Amino acid sequence: MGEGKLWLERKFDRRLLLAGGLAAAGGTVVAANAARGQTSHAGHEMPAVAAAERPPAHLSAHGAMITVGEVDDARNGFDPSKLLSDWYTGTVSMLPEGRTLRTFEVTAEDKEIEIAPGIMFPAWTYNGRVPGPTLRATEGERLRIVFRNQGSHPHSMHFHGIHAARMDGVPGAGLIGPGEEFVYEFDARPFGCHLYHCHALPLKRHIQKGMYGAFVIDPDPARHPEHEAVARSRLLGTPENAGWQEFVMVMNAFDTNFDNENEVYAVNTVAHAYAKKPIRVLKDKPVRIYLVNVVEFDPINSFHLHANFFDYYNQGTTLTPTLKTVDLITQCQAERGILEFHFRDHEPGLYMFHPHQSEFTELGWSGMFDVVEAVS
Ligand SMILES: [Cu+2]
Repeated sequence: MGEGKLWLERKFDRRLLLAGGLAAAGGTVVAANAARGQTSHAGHEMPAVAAAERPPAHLSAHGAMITVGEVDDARNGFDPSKLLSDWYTGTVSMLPEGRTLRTFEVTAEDKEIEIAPGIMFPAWTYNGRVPGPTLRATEGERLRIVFRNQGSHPHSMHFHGIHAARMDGVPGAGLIGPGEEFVYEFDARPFGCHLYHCHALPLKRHIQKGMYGAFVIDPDPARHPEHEAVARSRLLGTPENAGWQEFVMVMNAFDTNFDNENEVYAVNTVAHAYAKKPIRVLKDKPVRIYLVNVVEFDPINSFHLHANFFDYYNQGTTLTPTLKTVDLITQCQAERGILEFHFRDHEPGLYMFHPHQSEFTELGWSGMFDVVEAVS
């Protein structure tokens, strides 16, 4: 009984953090905005906020269950709307054997980031952003990742891929101290939607502090004659790939008070970013999402698309769907996959996506697609 009551109180505390309509938590938001010269008031009229910056009306009607105010993207150094299609393809050179060598440079650094309006989080980052850069390569290339640790703790990059033990990014194999550098090198395989994360101990703390990112390996069409067209559509830089609207979404969460529970949930870090600024998609162009779940402390996460169904490629390692015509998938931590769908037969409008854990949705993880006929 006592434990149940404690649990309830804790849940209530977590909601307080984001529910703008509650004055106690709203104070934080107001204070943060005041410091920035804004005059919005949590949960009340926002006369100084332009109509375009307000959440869509129906979301407000949802009981104002989204954050109030704006996160300072410039101070964070990353904009959730741009993260969606910000592929880091590194620099390319040719090895003597005629194979492509793709080199990435990644630096670990401590950085305070704003994860919801007025809520700062002391993150550990790759290249100053959370999630870290989306590394994108092509199957069969040689990859070289130059990793520098300018943070205050030992860190590593542990790749979900195929590589030698000494490249595994675990203690004794690529885990480096502050001020040190390590070069990971391995072949890009298998093709798919993968991830990397720090493997320093305690693992749950290093991951939860923001040390993770997506790692996409596009299939080489020449190696897949039986599904060449599909492979080409996945290969960045081809005309076939340009026919898609591709987005990377890393489902993450933040434990702001170090109680081994998350207070803020999101895709790509900023709570409700895509609810406030819906992701514009053309109705005639198919959508492909590289979805990765890195949430610590909660055993499972999910992705549910409203008013539509999608095909799913578990871990992205196949060229035929592993699930067809579903509107929800679940992912454990480090699970990931590719979603494909389109709005060809839909009328334009706002189409929601969120996990089907309502708590996550209320605490920051929900968004909208703004389906339009053409981009104006
Ligand atoms: Cu680390």
